[in-house]
Amino acid sequence: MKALKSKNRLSKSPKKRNLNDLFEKGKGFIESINPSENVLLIHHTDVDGYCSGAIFLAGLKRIDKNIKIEITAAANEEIENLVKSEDVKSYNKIIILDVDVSYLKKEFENFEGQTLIIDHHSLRVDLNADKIVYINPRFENEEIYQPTSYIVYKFLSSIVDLKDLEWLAVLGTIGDYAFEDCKDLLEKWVHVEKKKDVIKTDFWKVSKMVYGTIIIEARNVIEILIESENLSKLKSNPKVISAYSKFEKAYNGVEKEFWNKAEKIDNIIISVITPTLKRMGSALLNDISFENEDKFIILLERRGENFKVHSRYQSGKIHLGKLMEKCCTLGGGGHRHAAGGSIRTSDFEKFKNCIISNVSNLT
Ligand SMILES: [Mn+2]
Repeated sequence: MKALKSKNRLSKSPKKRNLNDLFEKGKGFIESINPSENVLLIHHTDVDGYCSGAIFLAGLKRIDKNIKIEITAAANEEIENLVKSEDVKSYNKIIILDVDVSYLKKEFENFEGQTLIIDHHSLRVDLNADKIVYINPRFENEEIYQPTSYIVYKFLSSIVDLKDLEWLAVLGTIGDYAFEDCKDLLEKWVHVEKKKDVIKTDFWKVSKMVYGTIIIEARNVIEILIESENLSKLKSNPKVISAYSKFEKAYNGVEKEFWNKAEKIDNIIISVITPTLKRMGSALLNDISFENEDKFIILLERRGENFKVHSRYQSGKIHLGKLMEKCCTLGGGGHRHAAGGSIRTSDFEKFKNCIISNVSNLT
């Protein structure tokens, strides 16, 4: 029964679609917006999400300055709450950037208005329908890695001139650590040969500053991005500098805690932290993993009775999603290079043994 089920799911994997055709469908969505309508623009809470939100907001205003747009940052949980509530009825159009909402297909189909979703996460279902446009570069190539800022920039540039905002597309793209599949855009702005050298660029540094600013004072980040004009103005913005220094202070404390408690077993590094700020754990773990590409890093965050588990292994030698699915006692999963889950604090030893025995089988 189980095997049959998964087979069915595989046979339903979305059929290929051409990105230009999806852009055409998206153009239709944009052209149908009129100033009497209420538009809600939702973007993800990371740097790629904010940069795509900023480009989109500025782009829509250029297309028609009378369009009424409300903009907000959100992740899955908030979007789910919104589409399941009565509040959703006050909008005619919803635009979602950089969040995988494919599990909310039914809710978006029931929404009376129209929805435009631009995302770059792995495809699960094809959300495209009469009232839904779903643009994702993975319809052309399942393995392609082109962040939402890159796609939003390409898409809106086919409608309106956004040349002066190209640097924001680069910032979001680099914030998501993309390189190979975005070279046509990046090569004008960053001069590095290899992906790993991206972390030496100013764009990388500023993307860290923006991330810190989002965490410390998320409210004005879109305005700051749009008004900055260029990377060096953003870098020297007093609000960004002050927010980032607060973020760094907290970050440094957590980093110290990570290494103090770190346990090293072969090429595995595992540690437990108690973060003081939201999303600090994954930010720290990303940085540690980029600096230790040959190490498999696991970070646990204490959450009451449970640990939230985050893991990264940039080498890609092990599929972390599958490993986390197997070892996280309260559920886990994710991608090859990045995955997570939850365990009870009392299951820590069991979890660790599961990781060790599976990793030694795989390497
Ligand atoms: Mn992204």
